Amino acid sequence: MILRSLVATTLLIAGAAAAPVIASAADAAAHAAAASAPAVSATDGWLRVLPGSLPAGGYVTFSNASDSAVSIVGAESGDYADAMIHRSSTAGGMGRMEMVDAVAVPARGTVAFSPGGYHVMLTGAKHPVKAGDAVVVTFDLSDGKKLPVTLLARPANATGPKD
Ligand SMILES: [Cu+2]
Repeated sequence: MILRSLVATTLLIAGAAAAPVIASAADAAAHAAAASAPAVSATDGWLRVLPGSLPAGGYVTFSNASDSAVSIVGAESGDYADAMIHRSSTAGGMGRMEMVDAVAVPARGTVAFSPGGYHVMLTGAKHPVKAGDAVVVTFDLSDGKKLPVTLLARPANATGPKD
């Protein structure tokens, strides 16, 4: 009787000890995968080119495949002197935009930069950019990674990446 209960207790302890080992091995594998693959990816990048030296608004959808939120915290482009993260709004009935320090891409979620909302504002084109051109904007992420995104230049009347 005593022996049987000892065996049962030993099995319970062994079972309890084994579970965390398996979990931490899976954790380590997940972390290894997260370290090699970028958490955030981008699709549907495009740029609205306005006449003359007017700034161009860049739009893109970011997806976060990781279990933690990652923020877009900055941008730069070799084709423009400056790239800023902005948000447009119509507060008070007036179209306006403000600088944004960080845009969160939720864990396992997406965030869209789109006309009327978030955009990357590109100013000081270093050479003429016309519809059909491809412009690379590199976004800075809060996890320290950089995400280069190719934006397709589209005419002033475009409202999306393909229309
Ligand atoms: Cu702007």
